[in-house]
Amino acid sequence: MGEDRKVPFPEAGNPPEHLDKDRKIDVRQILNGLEDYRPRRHPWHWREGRGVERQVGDFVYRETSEPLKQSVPLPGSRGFGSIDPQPDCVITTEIASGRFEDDIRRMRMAAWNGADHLMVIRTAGQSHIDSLIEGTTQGIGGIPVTRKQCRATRRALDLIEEEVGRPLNFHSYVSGVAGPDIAVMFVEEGVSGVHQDPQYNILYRNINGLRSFIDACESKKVLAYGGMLQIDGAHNANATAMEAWKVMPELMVQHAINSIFSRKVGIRPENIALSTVPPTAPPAPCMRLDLPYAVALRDLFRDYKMRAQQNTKFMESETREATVTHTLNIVISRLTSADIQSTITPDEGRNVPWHYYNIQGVNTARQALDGLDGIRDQVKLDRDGELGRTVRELKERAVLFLEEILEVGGYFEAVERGFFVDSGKYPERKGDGIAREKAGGIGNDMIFLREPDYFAPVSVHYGNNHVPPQFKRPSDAIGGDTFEDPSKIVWVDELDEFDNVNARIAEKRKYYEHPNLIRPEVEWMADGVVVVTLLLPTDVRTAEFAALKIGEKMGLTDCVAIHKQAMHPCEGALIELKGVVGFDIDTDELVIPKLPEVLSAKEIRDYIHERPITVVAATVGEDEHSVGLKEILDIKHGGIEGFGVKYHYLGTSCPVEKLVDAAIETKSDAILQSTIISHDDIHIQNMRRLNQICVERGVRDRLILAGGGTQVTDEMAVAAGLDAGFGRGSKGIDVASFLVKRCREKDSENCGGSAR
Ligand code: Z98
Repeated sequence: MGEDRKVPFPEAGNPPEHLDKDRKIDVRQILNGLEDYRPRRHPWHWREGRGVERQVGDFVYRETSEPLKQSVPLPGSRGFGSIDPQPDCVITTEIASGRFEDDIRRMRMAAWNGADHLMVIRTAGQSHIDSLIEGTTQGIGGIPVTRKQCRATRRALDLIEEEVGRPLNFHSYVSGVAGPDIAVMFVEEGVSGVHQDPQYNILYRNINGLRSFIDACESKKVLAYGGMLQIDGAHNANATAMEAWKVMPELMVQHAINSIFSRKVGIRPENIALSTVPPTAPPAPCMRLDLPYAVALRDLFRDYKMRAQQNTKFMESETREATVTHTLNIVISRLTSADIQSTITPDEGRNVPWHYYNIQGVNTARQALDGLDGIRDQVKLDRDGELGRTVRELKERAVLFLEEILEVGGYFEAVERGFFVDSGKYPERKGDGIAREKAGGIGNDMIFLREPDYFAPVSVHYGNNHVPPQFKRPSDAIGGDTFEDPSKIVWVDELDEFDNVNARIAEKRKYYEHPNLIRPEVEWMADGVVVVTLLLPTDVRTAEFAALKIGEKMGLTDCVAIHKQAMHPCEGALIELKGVVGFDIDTDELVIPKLPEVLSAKEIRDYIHERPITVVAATVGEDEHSVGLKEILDIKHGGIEGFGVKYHYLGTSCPVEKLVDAAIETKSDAILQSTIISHDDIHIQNMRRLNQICVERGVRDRLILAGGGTQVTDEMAVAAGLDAGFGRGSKGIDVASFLVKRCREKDSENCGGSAR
């Protein structure tokens, strides 16, 4: 901890009025004048324009919402005119880097990829802190939720939501012994979604039961006032119980307790969301178990919203596996009309909160929801058979569970007897539930009866309030409270001299002052973390240690194998190795070839009208992939034919020699050769061969040669001896424009003569 860390890093001025998509968000600007920034009140926001058919590109969607003003479409949308249909349900991403200044950048990326529910996880142990914490210290497994962090994040989100053109819900937790204080602060700072469930405090944080429910009354009253959406904590039983799929009846009981309790306190049903998690995951026959559970929930809790989250209980470190589970979960979400689709990342399996996995989780949701658009118009749930029977049985088990709670003397008694998080399928009990004493736990001795004349001078309050007769409203006694007069909010800035955002910015000063310096990162700015994927021809254990050695030889430090997977007991193992690089790249020093300028469609057409161009084209070698080349050629896909280029298509798997012969025979100007397959660099070999044959036949100077394919780049093709290469994303106009330019050059070289 150097002395200079005490010196605050210079401020960077005021935030811009509008974000510029080509400029990074600067947290120094977000922090500037933060004490005077007043976040707008931010009730929960559902997506707009739902429930109507919407034409997006070539398709009519049935389950979408208003499009975004700016976004990053899914990669595959390129084949459909780069459309970006936004599903009708809210999409959540959970962010847990430990530093809010990095979370902000991650939120911006997530919003551009379609997330509108940005949930920050709190730092470990915050439930046990009995007051608001202040400043912006670094967290573990999440960020310390403080007023400054909330205000800074909301300020950034206010800019980001304007940038993407859709309100963003900011979410955290109102739980623990400081629950009510946090609820008040959240309303003041524009947080619009929260987890609040007293059962969570009791079971998982051993906070006294009575205290938790009393606090929850006050908290929920405040949440109701703020129009915030509340998510419960039932799914934690599913994530905690040994055999998670057996606790389905209990989950319903927990949902029921929190929902009716919240409603009685005053939260509107449409602001009460059940946190639902499919209880199993493949290779279990998950649909047969999870679908009835989801249907039973919808039956029992029709008035409320469903927040579907991915199952994390069975998640390991493989991204592919997590994605399949997530996708199957989303099928259930669509079949049962979930209102919020939350996403989790394989970070849960390997505990590395990485920016790009947030985006991947959001994109899995966006893609699967788009793909399943309107599925319920074609597939009906068959309630007459097995599904209906299982649904009824689950509901009956849940009702019996509730009845037993009443029989033993109520909720607190049931908790004391360990009814909850028992991994038996009710009415079976394994005896491994979480038991909490009624008169035990944190805060047990901190419950006081209100005096008969108890008076709370605040505008939002639960229970009796003896307002003295001279005041119309209770808060008149203090001339208005902070909800009515936000200028009364007390701003407490950094309290820790070393552990605060200014110190962290000062540490990264170089990157703030020289944005041209970049370093790979996954968690925090310039953390240097990279991942190397290795397939090693040995067993997993040996592969892991070999990978660590490889990392060392590659100059990486802090190497850890974050994913290990046998492909066979001894033939091969896949290792994902995380390591750290210690150097920066100066983007000013990079030699970046200019993107070729593309001529206008009219200029191309006019030229070809005067000076016809003919080409021969084929996919070569043993490559049967014709779709990409057809897109470049055919008028239907915006190909070169549409600009007047005449082409002879020789089909797929064409020998390179044949292509050259055909070009000579047809007196063509150019050869377009395509290879998608890139095993053993066959695409490069084919390009070299094309050049070589043309040289051998003495036609190289006369013919324009171009290579294409998803793995081809212009530089690669030119290095192989061709005139140009067209890779992923190339369009007919790019190729037509290139042909015109090259023909012009060649014609002028030949004093106006044709290249033929
Ligand atoms: C989710 N990833 O639901 P601490 N209150 C409730 C909770 O469910 C949780 C907390 C508080 C999950 C998050 N849930 C798991 C009802 C956490 C967290 O004590 O600050 O960790 O409280 O999205």
